[in-house]
Amino acid sequence: MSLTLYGFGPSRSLRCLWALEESGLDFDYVELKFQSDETGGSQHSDYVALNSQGKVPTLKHDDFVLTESAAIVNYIDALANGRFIPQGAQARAKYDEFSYFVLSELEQPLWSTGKHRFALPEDQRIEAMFDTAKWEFNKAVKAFQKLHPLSEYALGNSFTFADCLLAHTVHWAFRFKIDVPQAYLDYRDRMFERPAAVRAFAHFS
Ligand SMILES: N[C@@H](CCC(=O)N[C@@H](CS)C(=O)NCC(=O)O)C(=O)O
Repeated sequence: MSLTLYGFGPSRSLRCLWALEESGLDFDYVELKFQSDETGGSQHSDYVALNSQGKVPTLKHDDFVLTESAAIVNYIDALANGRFIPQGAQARAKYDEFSYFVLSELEQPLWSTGKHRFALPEDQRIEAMFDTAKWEFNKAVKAFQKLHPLSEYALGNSFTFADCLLAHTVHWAFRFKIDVPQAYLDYRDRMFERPAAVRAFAHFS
């Protein structure tokens, strides 16, 4: 079996790289050049053939191609015999609730900040949105604390792939200089000390 992940740096591909390292599966990692149409770039036709938006991550498993970081993380769990996502209808539903909240409520204002800071063409960037994004993020964090109070791990007493999603998203808040409660930063630090997370960072740093 051939398993290849395409990504760059601490982008959303890090979630999948970390999940792969946790899984123990054999894989290759291809670090792309951000928004470049040169060979090895995310806008090169070879890569756009896999991911039509030229975005990361993309996972290629033999001839099967998958995009969307959360879908990739879930697929890695399936390849690893379901060891990293809670089983059972309600436990799985709570994992889904958690991950959709992280992606649609927490990540959204953070990535809006990233897009308007560096990812969008310069003439499309709007500085006035930064305060709104901070406000939205703070509101979402307050709701999240009630919905899924933080403990040692994202969900319950053991590591799950929900940790790859949350710790990475908290790291984005930190990188984009958006305030996040200290308990979340401490949690991110604990998660990033995991040997698999250290190995994931080593692929590109
Ligand atoms: N919803 C997608 C978002 C993918 C995405 O926007 N990736 C960013 C990096 S984190 C990207 O590749 N941006 C390149 C660009 O906007 O040109 C996912 O979670 O995989």
